[in-house]
Amino acid sequence: MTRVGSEAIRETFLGFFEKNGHARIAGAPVVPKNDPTLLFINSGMAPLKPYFTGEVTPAHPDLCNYQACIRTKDIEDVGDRHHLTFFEMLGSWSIGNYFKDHAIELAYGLLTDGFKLKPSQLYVTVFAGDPALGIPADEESAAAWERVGISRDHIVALPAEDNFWGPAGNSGPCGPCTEVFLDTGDAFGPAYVPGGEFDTKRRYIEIWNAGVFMQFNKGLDGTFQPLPFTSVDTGSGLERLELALNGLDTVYESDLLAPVVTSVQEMLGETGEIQRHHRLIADHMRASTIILADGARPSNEGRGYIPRRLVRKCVTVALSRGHDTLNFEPVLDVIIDRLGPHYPRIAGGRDMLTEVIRAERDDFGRTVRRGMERLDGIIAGKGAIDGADAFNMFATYGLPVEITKEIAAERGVEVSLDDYEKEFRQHQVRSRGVAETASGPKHLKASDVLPGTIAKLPRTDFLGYDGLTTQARVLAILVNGNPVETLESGVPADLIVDRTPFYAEGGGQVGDSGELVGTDAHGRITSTLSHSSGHSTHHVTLIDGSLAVGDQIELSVEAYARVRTAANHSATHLLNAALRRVLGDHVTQAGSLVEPERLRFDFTHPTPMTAEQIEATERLVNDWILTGAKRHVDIMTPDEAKAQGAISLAGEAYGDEVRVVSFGSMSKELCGGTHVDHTTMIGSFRITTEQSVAAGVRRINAVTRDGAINYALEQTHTLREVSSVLRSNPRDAAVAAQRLLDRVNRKGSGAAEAGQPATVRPTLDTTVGDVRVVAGKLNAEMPVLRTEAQRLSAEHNGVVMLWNTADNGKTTVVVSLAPAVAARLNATAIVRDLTGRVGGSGGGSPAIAQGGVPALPAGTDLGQELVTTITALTAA
Ligand code: ALA
Repeated sequence: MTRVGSEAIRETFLGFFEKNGHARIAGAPVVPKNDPTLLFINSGMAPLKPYFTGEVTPAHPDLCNYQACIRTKDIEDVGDRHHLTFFEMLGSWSIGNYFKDHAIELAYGLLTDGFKLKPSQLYVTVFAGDPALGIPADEESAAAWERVGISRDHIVALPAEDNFWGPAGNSGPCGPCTEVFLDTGDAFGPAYVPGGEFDTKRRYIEIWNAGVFMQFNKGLDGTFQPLPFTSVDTGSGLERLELALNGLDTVYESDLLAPVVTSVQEMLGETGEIQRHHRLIADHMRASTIILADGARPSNEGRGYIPRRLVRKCVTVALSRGHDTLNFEPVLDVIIDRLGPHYPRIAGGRDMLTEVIRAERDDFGRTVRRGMERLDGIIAGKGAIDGADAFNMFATYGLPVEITKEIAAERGVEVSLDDYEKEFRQHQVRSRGVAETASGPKHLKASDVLPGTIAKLPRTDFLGYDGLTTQARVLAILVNGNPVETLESGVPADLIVDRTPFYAEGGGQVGDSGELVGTDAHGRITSTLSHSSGHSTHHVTLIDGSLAVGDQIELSVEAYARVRTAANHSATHLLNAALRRVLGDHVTQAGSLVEPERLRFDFTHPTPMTAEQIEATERLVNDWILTGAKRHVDIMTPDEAKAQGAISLAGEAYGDEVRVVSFGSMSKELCGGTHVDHTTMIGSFRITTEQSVAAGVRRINAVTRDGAINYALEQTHTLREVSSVLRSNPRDAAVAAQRLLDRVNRKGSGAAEAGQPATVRPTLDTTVGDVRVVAGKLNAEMPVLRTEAQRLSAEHNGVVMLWNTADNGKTTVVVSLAPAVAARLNATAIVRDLTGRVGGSGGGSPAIAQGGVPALPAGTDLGQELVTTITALTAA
């Protein structure tokens, strides 16, 4: 067999789709933009989600690319035959254009013409159907595969767990799929017999998810809604494809990974057979490289914890194999050489990558070495490591249990994981729900009750209204909610001190962040919380040195973040007052969030604000900012505050004394938060969104200072871009857009001569029983038919059917049901019954379905056919 390399495979795939009318687009960074449901980009479609939902329309409907992907759920399996943390995915898409038939024709073309595979080597799986999802077996795909040349006994129907893909992350587009497997031959197990088990582990290797047929959008609440149009999404792991096409044993033999594995062996000075830990370091270094190059930075939480965990694992392996440190630089060089040509951000990032990985390595190296000494001490003392020891290693040195296990194994000692789990659970109970997960120790939550001994300490004295720096004494240190006497660097902890300038989260305002400096310690405080006992806890991680209870330290709040937060808090008060002026005195605060970057304000008001009301509110707040009014703070009794007309929070209990914050005569509110000295420090104020959060409650998001200026600049930039596309000046952009829209509508409706925009004039509008039934002809492409049918079915709250007859006589129909009707009728059943009677076929989802009739019998009245169908189905 002549070997085919990754470059040839990449180009064969992309070249084939380009030749077949697909535009090649760039891949996205692995760190997702605007997708909090996803830790990292994990498939080619993930960055394209807005195309599938119809939020954004791509310049070209048919696309292809290669996309860097990170799959963290496979980390534990890395080092085996084909699991990787980082891999490249070759992908192709049709956004609302072609569907199953053409997708499968293309797939077959690429496999047999492009990759020269014989049909007899190929097996395909299709969706077996799932009543729970309301989707029938995918007969169309099976038939399409047979048509192109795959024999029936090579087509395997599998259930949803195998052949229903997505969403990427917790929510988003998903649908049934069809996958292609390569037969690696008799040496790897018995051949598949129809009806028997299809062995996807050894003999048959998946090489391509050749079509996810995107039909649904899964919501965060777990429900499936039909997408406005159907799309095709395909994806194939490049390293895996190289393995399959060349009959390799593992993906690490691919030309993308083999040189990296060799350099890892060289780094460790271990020649001879390739071992799992060589593969593991190669994978982890590659994954760290792309994650860091794409902008994530090592940290103890979320995305940042992944590169930290990967580098730490590599360091531990090196140390446990007798090296002083991880001399990763030559390995990184090989990775940059291999990936650089396809990822310019890696090629240009050598210095940054070296620096960040080196810092991580050195930091962790120190901790691990201390941990290892301690472990050796324990082993020497009692010859064993129990669960409590393993847990302590984690709590004190940040050593994940799997690393402790590995080190212990090197010394020939086993760790009982049962014990560890027990210890872990007891600890969870002790710290009242302070969960610790694989992502490292967790900070306390405000709702956590502090241990009894801590609650007895004097309450925290807050000095942050007047200054940002204070000397303080450490009263307690908590790791995972448990009091400890000393803290080492790198371990997240919660700190209690006697006095602090740090504002603790409360009244909607976030807790302060900043720095801690001791005689032998330097740490970062990322947030501050307050607890019912009257203590503030500071989330701290030491960057250097160590800290002990009783130490004297200096605490400094990050001034820039504080001033931005204060500006947003003061602006919230002005907004609250302005809304009462603009909308009326019924406006009361229903919630608020004040951060350095933005403010969010929820208030009672029955209807959406009009554009005029929003503008009037923005103007009023900005006018008030320009008055330069000073902030006044008065302490008084709640009754006095009420007499002065200060705004308070409904239902809130106040003590004997309250703090009243006012700006001139404009605003007076009860508030414990931190504010700017005078209103001009707010700079400028812009509302970014106004929306509903619950019945009768509206939400405003707004920005101030540089945030407001950036927002204004972005808006101007967008307007400039839009007007340049429309070839108008910004002032006339709306008129130009309207003109363009009218032209497009005229073209779409085929009514150019008549000069009419595309509208459906229903030829039928009736009721069957109590179901409203509307039907009409619309000369437009399928995506337009679908969108219009959906819009009209919602508008009429009934069944809507639209159709279009092409020049060749082929008639296309779409049936859409309003949600209330979809509970009783099924769009697919309607389309099948109707088209079946007039010589066509169709399919779709319960809420929307489409069908085709090659030639409509003369005199057919489709509206009347629809009435017949619905009468029959409602009677059934
Ligand atoms: N998005 C599909 C997958 O990742 C193609 O398998």
